[in-house]
Amino acid sequence: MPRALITGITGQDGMYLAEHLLGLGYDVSGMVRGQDNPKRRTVEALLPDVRLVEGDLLDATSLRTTLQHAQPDEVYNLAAMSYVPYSWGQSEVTAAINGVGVLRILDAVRALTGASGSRANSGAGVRFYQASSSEMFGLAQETPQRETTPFHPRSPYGAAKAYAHYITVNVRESYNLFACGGILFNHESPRRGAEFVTRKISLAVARIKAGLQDELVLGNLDARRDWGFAGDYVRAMHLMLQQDAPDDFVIGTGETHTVREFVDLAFARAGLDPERYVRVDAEFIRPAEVDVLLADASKAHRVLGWRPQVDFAGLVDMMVDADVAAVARTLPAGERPVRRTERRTVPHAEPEPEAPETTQERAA
Ligand code: NAP
Ligand code: G4F
Repeated sequence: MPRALITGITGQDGMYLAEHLLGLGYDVSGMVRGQDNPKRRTVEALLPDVRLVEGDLLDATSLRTTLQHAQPDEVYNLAAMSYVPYSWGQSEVTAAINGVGVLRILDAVRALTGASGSRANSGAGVRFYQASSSEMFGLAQETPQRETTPFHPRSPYGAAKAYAHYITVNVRESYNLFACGGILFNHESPRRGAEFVTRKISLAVARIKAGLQDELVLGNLDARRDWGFAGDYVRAMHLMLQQDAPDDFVIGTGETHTVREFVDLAFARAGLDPERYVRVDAEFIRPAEVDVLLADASKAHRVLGWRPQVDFAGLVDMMVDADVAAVARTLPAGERPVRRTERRTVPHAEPEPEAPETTQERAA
């Protein structure tokens, strides 16, 4: 039975990846940080077969201990401070977790495998996945973006991810470690944190429909993203570590849409008019914006045989339907809607077990 260690197990991707690997017969360990982390209970309820181990990307000793306990064949480093706006206010901690934290875990992997600095003393034996990001392209030098597109990060988050990507490539080239950088474009789901724009919109639609909220305040509606479904993207992470040689891959759908298009489809799904509810406020405009992201994932199609299964409209429907159902469950029995909206696609994920009110308050 192959063994995998996932850092960031309490996040959106960590949970989907754990489900995927368990389904493939893996023994899965997940790293959790912090004292009495409330998300630990969510993972325990959803994924009872995952063994939880304590560790923090800010603490080198804990990483060495975690790896010793898990003895993994594959390490998926998904842990990060992942909310871009937060990275301007807390840029040092962002660099420490998302940048130097990756160096720390790579060093711990090398210590586990005995790789000491020479190519001869190879670290091959543990395969390493780094969660790189399309945010590294930032002010994109070409569109669509592919593996060879130069980076021009527009946030402390993007800059830290670029360092992490380069140090992953450097460790691969210096010590022969099987290390891959998955350059993933935005991917979403009903488990997405409520601070990200897609989930902020789907939750607001559900709450407006239930009469619990009367407006949705957003920032730049013209920003374009290549949005896919997280459940599709974790398959690509696993495929990268099954190849004969380590490499970097762009993962995305090859379609780009504006925030406004997401808003329009989400409100339409619930039979609501966005003009009545959506307001733009400078509070949510960023110091520097990534205007357009669009993936050229042809290398992943060709080498990994990877294709996404959920399209943009299917993703919007999935997220709105999940939040409408989750909000309805919180209403007193007599106030629950009797008629459900008809699905256009098959949902791939159940709603986040967290109470919608709580996540909405966090997003505000
Ligand atoms: P997420 O839901 O925000 O999850 C982030 C995870 O990192 C959480 O489990 C969090 O744990 C953990 N974490 C944060 N700081 C940590 C630390 N110091 N030590 C250990 N764990 C720590 O993010 P996601 O959407 O699943 O994304 C997964 C990874 O892919 C991230 O690295 C993100 O930057 C990257 N990425 C995401 C996207 C996307 O569109 N989703 C696209 C490209 C790249 P707590 O529960 O303790 O907070
Ligand atoms: O949903 P977002 O916050 O995601 P963003 O910044 O693209 O970052 C996500 O994707 C990256 C991959 O490209 C990941 F690396 C990163 O960890 C994260 O998962 O914002 C998307 C767009 C932005 O252009 C933003 O300006 O939506 C725009 N937006 C407009 N109004 C808003 C809002 N974003 C948020 N979060 N909240 C708003 O009210």
